[in-house]
Amino acid sequence: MLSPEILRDGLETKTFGRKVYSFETIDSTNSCARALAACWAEEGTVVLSEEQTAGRGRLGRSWSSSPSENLTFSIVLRPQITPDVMNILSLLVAVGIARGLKEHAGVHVLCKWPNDILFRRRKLAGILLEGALSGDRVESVIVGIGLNVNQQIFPEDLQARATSLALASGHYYDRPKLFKGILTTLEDEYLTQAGLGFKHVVDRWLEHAPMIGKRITVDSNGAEIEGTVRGITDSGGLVVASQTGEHTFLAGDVTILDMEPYASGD
Ligand code: BTX
Repeated sequence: MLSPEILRDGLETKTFGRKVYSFETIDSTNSCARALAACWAEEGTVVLSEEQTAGRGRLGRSWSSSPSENLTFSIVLRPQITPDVMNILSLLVAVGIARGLKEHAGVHVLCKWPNDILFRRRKLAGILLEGALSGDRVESVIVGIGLNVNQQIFPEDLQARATSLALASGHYYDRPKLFKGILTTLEDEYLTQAGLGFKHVVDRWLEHAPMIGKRITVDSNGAEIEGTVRGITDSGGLVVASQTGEHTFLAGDVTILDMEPYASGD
């Protein structure tokens, strides 16, 4: 098991991971972090588990991760934001992970709206942000991260859609070292970029997400629209031009019809 001592040893962050709760098995690290946040856990508190029995994705979906091969963890944040800009925070986290994987795993990934981290069009990591609100105030945000690290064999339904760092690079990773590297990059992104404004975060995300001008379909609330990506709003919404006009999506699933450069990963 990855003990808190191993996970904190040599960690150079200010707040991220200073307090770590580590489990062999748990239902969902996001649920645990949410409960801790409700009991005033401080910003940067991390909950990590080797196995999740009810790991969550977005929109009621599940996250599947084979025990002790990957990194599944959640971070408690207390950002000074209003609920309408949660999407921006999600883009910021995606950039932090993309940067972290480049710097600490040597793997170049691309981001896809809203929360995908892809390597050669397969999902390498998932991000799930869950906010606790008090009126119009964000009390806390739980950032859940599922990163496929050393897993080589995926369940049949994921085989064509999932990948891992080991499959991408051909070698295994020291998970505690990678965890610390990614936390450091994420914290750096959170502390330095968030203050520079929403447009800055969006521009930075677009450097990792070559989506502008792409033909896509968006599935949002059961309705599917095909169109061309025009941009990202300052609150992180996706702007798509279709035959029926311009639409802005705040949530949904995107399929990119022409996958270059996503397919080659360059
Ligand atoms: P998502 O809804 O974008 O993606 C979930 C979908 O991804 C699933 O329906 C499935 O098709 C696919 N999938 C499931 N597991 C994997 C996997 N290991 N690799 C690739 N594809 C997969 C993404 O949601 C957000 C996931 C966050 C997971 C973390 S783990 C730590 C934290 N705790 C928790 O309960 N959730 C988060």
